[in-house]
Amino acid sequence: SWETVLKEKASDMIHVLQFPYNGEPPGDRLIKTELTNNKDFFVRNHGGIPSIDPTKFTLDICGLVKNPQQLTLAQLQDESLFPRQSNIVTIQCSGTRRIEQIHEYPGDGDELINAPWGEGAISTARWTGVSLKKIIKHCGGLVAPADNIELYGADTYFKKGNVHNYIVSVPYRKVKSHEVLLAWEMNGHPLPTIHGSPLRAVVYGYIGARSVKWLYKIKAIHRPSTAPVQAKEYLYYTPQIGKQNAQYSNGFSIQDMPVSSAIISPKNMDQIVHEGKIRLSGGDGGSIWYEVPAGNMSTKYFYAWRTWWIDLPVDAEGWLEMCVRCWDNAMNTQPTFVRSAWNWDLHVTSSCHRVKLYSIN
Ligand code: MTE
Ligand code: MO
Repeated sequence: SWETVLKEKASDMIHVLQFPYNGEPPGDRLIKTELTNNKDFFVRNHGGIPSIDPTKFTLDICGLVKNPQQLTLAQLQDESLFPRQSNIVTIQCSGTRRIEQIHEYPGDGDELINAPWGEGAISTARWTGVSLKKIIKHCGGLVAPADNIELYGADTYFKKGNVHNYIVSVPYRKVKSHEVLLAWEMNGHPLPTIHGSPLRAVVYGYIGARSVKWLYKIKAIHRPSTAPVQAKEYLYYTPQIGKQNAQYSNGFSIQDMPVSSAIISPKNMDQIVHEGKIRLSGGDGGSIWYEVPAGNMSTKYFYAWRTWWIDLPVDAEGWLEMCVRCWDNAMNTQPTFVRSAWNWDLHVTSSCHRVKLYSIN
């Protein structure tokens, strides 16, 4: 509800959609600190915001596990049962920078689900909770042929005339490598209602859609979930597929995100008065390229972004275009233009981010 939004979020969040509530922070919040304040953290909702009493809450672990169980929050937090873990992890929505694809070609046009995000559908927090692997172990482990874990959120949403529950799945290998945390704390505070209180999943390195909020049920299954969010949304279609020939079966399920970076300041179309240099800053990683010095980057955490800045020499007046590009350790880099990776459902805009600036001396 708006009461929750007003209580928990900064008053200057950019409301990408009003209902369901979706908001991104103004750019300066993303580059000021390594960790995003809870009130500034972006919010992506498909439907309403459930309000769950933590004292009555139970997590249901069922399906292909040896001993299905129900655990209370107090049990999950009992360190004699489960070791507590904290990790700094970035959550990024696969819709980040969708606005650039919309400008190129609007695609599905189902803006109720395809929110027109700018660069801000990404934030970083220190999450505290328990590794899902420990919970599965507590239930005696998996029973064959379990290979995927279904995660259930308590909210419901409405799409194309149907009411759905928020359900996705992750492959068990992701759980096995301790990359799925069940978190009840965000930056040292109890999880805010809007971010999934009392318990959410945080799936490291995957698109935000897998980090299920208001998590109340975990089910071990064989194949990936057939629930609509998993099977029909968050699919990546190659650029030659459009509304005419798109079928769910020719989309790839988006899990890992590609390497990406963006310029947060200055903003597109800004007018800048320069004294021989422009300071560019952003998250991670023309005709002349400059390398961001290592000393201008924030701490390297395995599952989190890095913020950076660089001063660029400039003597031109009039319109300029600035562009950023980064690489990962496997030499993956970003597509040059939005259109080379345009896809019908408008996900993963990871092309080189460009801002046009008007420079006056
Ligand atoms: N979990 C539930 N239950 N319902 C949702 O709508 N949205 C997902 C994910 N978990 C969602 C959810 C998506 S698409 C993203 S990007 C992240 O939550 C956003 O997390 P945040 O709102 O805490 O930033
Ligand atoms: Mo998302």
